[in-house]
Formats: sequence, structure tokens, C-alpha cells
Amino acid sequence: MSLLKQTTYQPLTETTATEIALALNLFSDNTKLSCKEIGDGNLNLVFHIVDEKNGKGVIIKQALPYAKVVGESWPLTLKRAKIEADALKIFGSIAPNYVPEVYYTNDVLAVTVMEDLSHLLIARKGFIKGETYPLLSQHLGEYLARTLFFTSDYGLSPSVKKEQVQQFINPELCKITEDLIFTDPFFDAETNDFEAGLRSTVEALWKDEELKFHVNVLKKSFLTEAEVLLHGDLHTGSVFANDSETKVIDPEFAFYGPAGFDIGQIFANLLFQVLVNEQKQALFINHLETVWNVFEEQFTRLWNTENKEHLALSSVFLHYNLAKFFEDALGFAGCELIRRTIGLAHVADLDSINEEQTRLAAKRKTLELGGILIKQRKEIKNFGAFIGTVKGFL
Ligand code: SR1
Ligand code: MG
Repeated sequence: MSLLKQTTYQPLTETTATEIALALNLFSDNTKLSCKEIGDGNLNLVFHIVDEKNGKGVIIKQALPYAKVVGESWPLTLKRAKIEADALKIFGSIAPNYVPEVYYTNDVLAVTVMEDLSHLLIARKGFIKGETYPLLSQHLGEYLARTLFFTSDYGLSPSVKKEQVQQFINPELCKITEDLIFTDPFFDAETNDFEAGLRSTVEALWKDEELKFHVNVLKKSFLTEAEVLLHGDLHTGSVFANDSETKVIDPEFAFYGPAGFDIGQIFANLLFQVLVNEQKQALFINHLETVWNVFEEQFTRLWNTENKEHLALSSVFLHYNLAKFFEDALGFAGCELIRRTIGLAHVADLDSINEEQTRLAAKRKTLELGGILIKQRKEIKNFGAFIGTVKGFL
């Protein structure tokens, strides 16, 4: 039976992934295809299939029934493939320049076939190699403004908004975030992973009651505020880029949550470069500023021109929302800085620093800055004050 008609899940191999590409008529007959599994993320298989004659390719992504980063002992719903494909379609309709095109989905096999982005590089890897991607922050600011406005109560009709909230109930993936970002790094949890040289700093963090209060407040916002459809895992490993293009991938953590969460994850993942990339600090500060300025400017334009809620057309209410997004983003960025330093899922920006004392010093800075952003987010009223705080660590 054709794989595409199967009624039970099976993990793909390079051979069966190629069969799918052929069955979907994505390539001309009799052409020679090559296929390689290239997934290096924490959760999924990713097959890159290329027509050897003309170099044209597709990506076949398949969810595994467990978290690859840990192994089969951590089962994980296959429904996340549908969440991801549905989110790609919605984000693609709102921000087509910044999202890969989806060609085909299969819920039984938990498969999404999509645009080949192999001419681009994962932004985090590019940064570590020395790339700077001059347009990345302009593009991310626009992506954030469009996706966060057009999925909000101000960009959707009330009924469609509620249908989408329901469609993107994503309990298992949200639980991962609840645990790995908002809970485990703040006590002696088994999932934590940090170097012995950080123990005293980490133990001090576990005893910081003020910090834990604020993390609880942020976690409550994540649990309860269905403001916008979030990507939900918007770090620089979820962004493909080159000097002219930017594409946001992997929204399997998508759900309705607080807008500041996506913005905060972008802030934090750019901050890693600000803190570790001494030669390019100014450039990455500039990226941070551009993300926020473009987001603010374009969100404001959409608010004033596309708003579905007549009563909301007030500059005071717009500024109330923007200030809330900014404050939340700082807090969520702080949580991301901390969890990527001592939690289960690390970032290469820090871990690839070879010299131990330099690496530990960088990690102490991300922990301290994370704590300050969480605790002082209400006092850091604007972008200038945010960068002033960051500069205290350079
Ligand atoms: C078990 S998943 C670990 C992390 O990888 C994903 O990309 C998310 O960031 C998650 O927290
Ligand atoms: Mg991912």
C-alpha cells in the first residue's frame, strides 16, 4: 500500500522519505533523487531530498513519538506535526515572505512536506561562524508585528479568534515549556544540566525568593493569557537566514499565549551574541533595537489601519499594549537566558566557547542578566533603559 494511505504511523527512512516525494509528484519522472536525514534539532526527523539533475529540493519533516534529545523514555505526541503545519499555513498567509511554503501534510505519518531552505543557514550557526545577516532584525520585527497583530483579538473576528485558540490547544508541548523554562531551572530538578563551576551561582539562584516570585508571575501569564498565536519556540535555531532572506521555521510549540513570549525569546537569543561576541556587540545591540523598533512601528500601523475593534482605536490603549508586550518580553527573555544556561536544552552560543573560564564567565553573565530582566522588568521602561542594563554586563 502507498505510504501516503497508511493508517498507522511508522518512522521514515531515507528510502521511504524518497518514496513519499515521488508519490507526491514533486519531481519529474525518472529523475535521480538523493535523500539525507539532516535533523539536528531536539525532536524530529528532517529529510532533505534533492533532484540531482537540477538541484531542486524539498524538505520532509516527521515528528518522532518521543523527544529525540532525550530518547524513547520521553514520549511525545505526534499531534505536534499537525499543530506545526497548521501554524505554518496561518503564519504563511499573514507573513508569506518569512515562512516556508507547505506542500503536503499527513497527520497519520506526522509528516509535513515543505519548501527547501537549504540555500539559507540556521541563524544561530551563522552567527557562531561570524555571519551577521544585516536584514534579519528588520525581517523579524515585521514577522512579529504581522503574526502577533493578525492573530490577536484586534486582527481577527471574535469567532475566528476563539476557533484558533481551540485549534492550537497544545498541552504536551506547552508542558515542556512550562517545565523547562519556568520551573526546572529554578530548583534542583533532574532535567537541569550545568557545569560544576556554576554550582554556587545556581544554588544562589535557587534560593532567590524574589526571582522565583517573578518567574511564577511570568509562568501564570504563559498559562493563562490567550493574547495571540505564538510560534512558541522562537529562538535563533528556529530561523533560517542569509544576507537577503529570513524564514521562521518549526512552530510545533504554537499556541495562544502572551505576545511578549515570542518577542522575549528573540531578545534573549540575540542577547547571547551581544554577551559572547565581543567584536560584534554593537551590531547585535543594533539588531535588538531594530527588532523592537520595526515591531513597534509596524504593529502600530496595523493597529491603526486594520483594527477590528472600534473601541480599541485609541493611542492610549495601543501604548498600554505595547508597554505590556515590552515588559513581558523582558521577563520572558530573562527566563530564556537562564534556562539555556542551566536547563536541559542549551545553546551553542555559550557551549561552543572552548576556554573554560571564558565560558563560565559568559554563563554567569547570562544568569545574572536573566535575573535582572525578570525582577526589574517593570522598572526598565523603554528600549534605552534595556540596553543600558545590558551594557552593564559588557
Ligand atoms: C525536549 S525539547 C527541548 C527544547 O527543544 C525545543 O526546541 C524547545 O526549545 C524545548 O524547550
Ligand atoms: Mg524546534
